Amino acid sequence: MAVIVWWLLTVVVVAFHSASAAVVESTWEVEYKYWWPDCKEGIVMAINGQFPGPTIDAVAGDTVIIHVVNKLSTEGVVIHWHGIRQKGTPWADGAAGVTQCPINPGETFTYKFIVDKAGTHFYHGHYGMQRSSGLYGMLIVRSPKERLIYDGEFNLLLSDWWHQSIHAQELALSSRPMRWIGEPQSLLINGRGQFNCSQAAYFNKEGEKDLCTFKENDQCAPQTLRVEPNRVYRLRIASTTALASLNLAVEGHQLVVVEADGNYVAPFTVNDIDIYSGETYSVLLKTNAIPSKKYWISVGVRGREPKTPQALTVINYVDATESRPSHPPPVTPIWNDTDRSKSFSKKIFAAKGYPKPPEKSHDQLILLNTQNLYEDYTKWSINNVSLSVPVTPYLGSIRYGLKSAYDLKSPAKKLIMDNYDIMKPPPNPNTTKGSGIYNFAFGIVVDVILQNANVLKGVISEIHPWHIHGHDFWVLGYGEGKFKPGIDEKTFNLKNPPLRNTVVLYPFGWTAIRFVTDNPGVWFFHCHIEPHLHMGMGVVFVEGVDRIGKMEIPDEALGCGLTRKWLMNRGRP
Ligand SMILES: [Cu+2]
Repeated sequence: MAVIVWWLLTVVVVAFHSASAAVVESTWEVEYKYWWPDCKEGIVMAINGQFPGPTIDAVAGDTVIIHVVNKLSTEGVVIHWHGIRQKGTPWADGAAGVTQCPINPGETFTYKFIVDKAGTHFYHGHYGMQRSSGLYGMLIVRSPKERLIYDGEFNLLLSDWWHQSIHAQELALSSRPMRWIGEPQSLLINGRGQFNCSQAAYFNKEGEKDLCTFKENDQCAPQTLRVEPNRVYRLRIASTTALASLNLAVEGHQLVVVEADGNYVAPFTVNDIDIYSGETYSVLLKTNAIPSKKYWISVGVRGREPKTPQALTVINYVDATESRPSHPPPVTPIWNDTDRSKSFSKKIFAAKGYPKPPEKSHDQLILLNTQNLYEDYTKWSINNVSLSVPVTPYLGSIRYGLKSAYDLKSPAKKLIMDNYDIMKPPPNPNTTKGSGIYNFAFGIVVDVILQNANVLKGVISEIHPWHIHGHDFWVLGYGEGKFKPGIDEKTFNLKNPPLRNTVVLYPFGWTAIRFVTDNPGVWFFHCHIEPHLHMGMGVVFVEGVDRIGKMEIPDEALGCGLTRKWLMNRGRP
């Protein structure tokens, strides 16, 4: 596998604005639709009648224009372009309450942005818990000079699925006391899973599951990957799960990891990959197994006690028979083997030629992640503030200096944590709610230390994959226990840390990242677990306030709440 010669050129990471740059334009109608994602009828949020939504396929330098038509009857909607940095177009980032108002039912909103860098990305709803209802799809940006060599490629968009509607889930999570939504009923690969039956049932000795009886064209029928022998395929894998951390294995094949979150990484070979919500990977797979056989691709839950069966699909060599493989699928590594997960994370380094991080930072945040109570509602808090996203989007209120649209007091950059025991439930579980921002000058270097802690009850600390908008960051390191300022910085990897937009925070540990505030705008930074974000687990970064005032921002991105009133007072349309 290591013989794959893929290193064509020493990479220079550049933004392409070539003369051949094209416009990729579509109109998307978003509506609820009955669907059978896991062979059981449910309701999905479909785009142009499709679930998952259509794949965007563009080339670096292209302009993407998507006219989103909200065909829902009573709900707003937005779409976030996950992994696209939106340089110069912060209004097109699609985060409701942060960069725009939700698009009202019946209205159309046009997203227009340049995809400046090649990579595997996806898009998804970013209002309430709409991502959980299936509002997602792949977003592929190709390089005009691809340095990986491969013969074909497949997209694998991974998600988790509940039978309870997102409205019921939102109510459950927002109830007093909170009602936990539980583990997903199914895992989906490209929107397809099988509930209460298995494609590999005859291996299940307990006989708990029946063999699935779907027909080839059923909405829940798995997509078989048809390959030719002795070729190299690129699997573009993205996880848009609401909750589940996943592991993916391809039976009988090794995987060479070559890309993470739209950035090339120094290639390394593994038998399986861990993937957290919000992450993407490309792996190269050589079809060098016995071609007369078929092989399972299995996706299972990690990090939480799995109550959801594996998602399965099949790699089918051209001359293999049509039946299911006659051997059991790969077993997902045990869910609580955190050391195994950490060892995967620690194999990821930037590919040759990537810029190193600046040696020093100008500012440091230490963000303590805690589970708390607010008037007996269960919340997640960062430095004891549970984020409550305002109705009036930050981008508009900051542009126009509207002082009453959000909390002007910033949350603490670091708590005085000397006496806080992260290994125990919070001594005072009560937290505060807020909508304050972290305000950064343009062009400075910021370090963020994410600090995990014990939850409200028991001896438990949960996994949180943190995702940043508008940026990639360098992952400088992971550590156990409580971060020691002035000491742990010495362990940072400043030589070849990977650039990513999502990073995992392990139980009872810390994760350090560094980024440059080179993108004026308002950027969400949050846990990508949908219920956690719903319960307040995020912060908001503002960069270059003075420049936001001078930007061209379409009125429709600003037009709701206080900003709309303000615009009307100016006598504008
Ligand atoms: Cu979380």
